[in-house]
Amino acid sequence: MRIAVLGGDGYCGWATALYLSKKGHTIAIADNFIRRQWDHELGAQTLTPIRPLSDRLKAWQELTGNRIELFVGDVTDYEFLSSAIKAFEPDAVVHFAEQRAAPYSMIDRKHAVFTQVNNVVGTLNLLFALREVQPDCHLVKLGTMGEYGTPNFDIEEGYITIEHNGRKDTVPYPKQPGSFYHLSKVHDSHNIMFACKIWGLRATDLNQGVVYGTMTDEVALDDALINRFDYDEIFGTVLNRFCVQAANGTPLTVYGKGGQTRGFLDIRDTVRCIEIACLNPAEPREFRVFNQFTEQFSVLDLARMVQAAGKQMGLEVSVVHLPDPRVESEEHYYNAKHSKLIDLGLKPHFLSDSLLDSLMNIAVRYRDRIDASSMMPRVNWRKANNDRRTPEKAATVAEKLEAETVVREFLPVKNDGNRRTARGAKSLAGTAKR
Ligand code: NAD
Ligand code: USQ
Repeated sequence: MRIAVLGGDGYCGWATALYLSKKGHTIAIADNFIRRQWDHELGAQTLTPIRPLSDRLKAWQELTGNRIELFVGDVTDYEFLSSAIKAFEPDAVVHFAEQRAAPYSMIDRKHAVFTQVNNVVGTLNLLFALREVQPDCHLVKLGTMGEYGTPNFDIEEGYITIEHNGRKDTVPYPKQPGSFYHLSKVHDSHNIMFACKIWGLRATDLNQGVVYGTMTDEVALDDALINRFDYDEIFGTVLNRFCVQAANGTPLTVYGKGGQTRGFLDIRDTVRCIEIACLNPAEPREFRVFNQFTEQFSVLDLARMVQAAGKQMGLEVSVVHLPDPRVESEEHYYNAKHSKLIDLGLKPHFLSDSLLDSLMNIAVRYRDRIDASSMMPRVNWRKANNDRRTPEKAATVAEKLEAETVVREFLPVKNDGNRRTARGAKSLAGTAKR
């Protein structure tokens, strides 16, 4: 098949592009490299040293003989996007090209607006481009399990049948997203469903859970192909962060009680799920929804598993409960269905001790690159304007005092009820070091 991967320089997109290329599909990547700019903006970097995309593509071609075509541009630019679709003529478009960090979208008004414009406009442009130049192409869109929130009953795959006042209908499952980012995905879902209905487009919305890991068979082929591994407070997802924190001897940052339960999957399953969706396209006019995760865990479950795996590796791993910077239920019911991809042939990789071990081995391998100052959460959902400056980076005395206050708000509470000082937090991390 001819498959276009939008956002192919990112964490999921890069691994997917290589996997599909290895499987014999003809692949094109479109990306504007904005993810690399966000690293500069946030003063953060991936744990793994990733190469420029042009170097990665060259290395892939040298190693496998497979050429991946590259379109550099912004999907919110309609002329760029429609001309790329016209030139490549894909059978399927896999759309990863969005701003995907919930904390980034909650920094302030500017970041919330950027996130929703980037995500909603990019997807709308794609719908119009498909309608205009490639109407039979299957859209495989990355959505998120977070669209559903955490309702007090089972989560279905996309739709729910409801009986009300003696009448019955099947309708989209209720959405209760928890950040301006997660809201952007809900807006996308509505726009895609509507476009399928009015224009007869075909689409699969993959409501993906939290992804962990960085290695697939393809990216492991050569250091030049290595994938991102984010662990900072904005882009780092919980299990990846815990593994890096464990390797660094920094306490695992459980937010609140840690009863927050989510669906998780290995990045090797992400790439396979995308292939399954592409090989089994939705029908024209169909807006299909798959819940893409393999296991569900609470944050505290994960912390305990990382602690146990760390112990096996000789690492002493401690856990701190920080006041939750997010507005979310810290204990709740969670049971989400996820059988449709399994029915189509997905064979999950489960989060066994050995996998934790290999995840942590990556963290240990690149331990020298860890910046512990990027671990502490500094985006508070309750504020409309979060100043992310650290005391070290503050330019003036006034800024320094303000930044220290922000850091103090998230320090763990000591047994005597007093918050530790910023200096105390550093020594807390220090004592946990091996
Ligand atoms: P990522 O930030 O690593 O990659 C996104 C890529 O898209 C980047 O290379 C970025 O440069 C590109 N991009 C963003 N906006 C663009 C634009 N306007 N034009 C062109 N390129 C643009 O993110 P990821 O972790 O690979 O996530 C990919 C998708 O999967 C996202 O839509 C995300 O919401 C979804 N998802 C991710 C996870 C996860 O745990 N990582 C979980 C569920 C869903
Ligand atoms: N959490 C902690 N400690 C941390 C980091 C996170 O306790 O150090 C908690 C959060 O409070 C939250 C849970 O872990 O309850 C998950 O947070 P996360 O940052 O790992 O994931 P999230 O913000 O939900 O976003 C990630 C991806 C996003 C994707 C989503 C899938 O960044 O692109 O859409 O996972 S889902 O969670 O199913 O919505």
